[in-house]
Amino acid sequence: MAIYRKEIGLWAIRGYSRFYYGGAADYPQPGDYDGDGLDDPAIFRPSSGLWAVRGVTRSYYGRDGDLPVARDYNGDGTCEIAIFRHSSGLWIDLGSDHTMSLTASWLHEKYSLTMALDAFFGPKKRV
Ligand SMILES: [Ca+2]
Ligand SMILES: [Ca+2]
Repeated sequence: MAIYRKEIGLWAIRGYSRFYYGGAADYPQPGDYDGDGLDDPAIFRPSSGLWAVRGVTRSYYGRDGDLPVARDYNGDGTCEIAIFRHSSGLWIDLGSDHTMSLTASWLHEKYSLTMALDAFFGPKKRV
């Protein structure tokens, strides 16, 4: 069992660890970003588009107003950085300058965002 206390950036994993990562303006986006089978603590900071994955990577994708929706979109066992932008849809960073997108109007027409993601990529794996 794990908790994230957003206002102070505290991550606490019962019986395992507690540490500080991120802060009040950040969105928690834990997932397995390096493919080792364990979820990694990660945050998205809308003000700068920063994605920081503790001990794995830092990169920039998205901007203020975007909703972070990281998950394993291509089924390779590692989590992809992705954002949902209301004006243009879902954008997934697949690395090596390869980006995938689904339009907002299509998503809204057919499903809620969560339903659309689950319909296309399967429910998000929870550890
Ligand atoms: Ca991992
Ligand atoms: Ca993946």
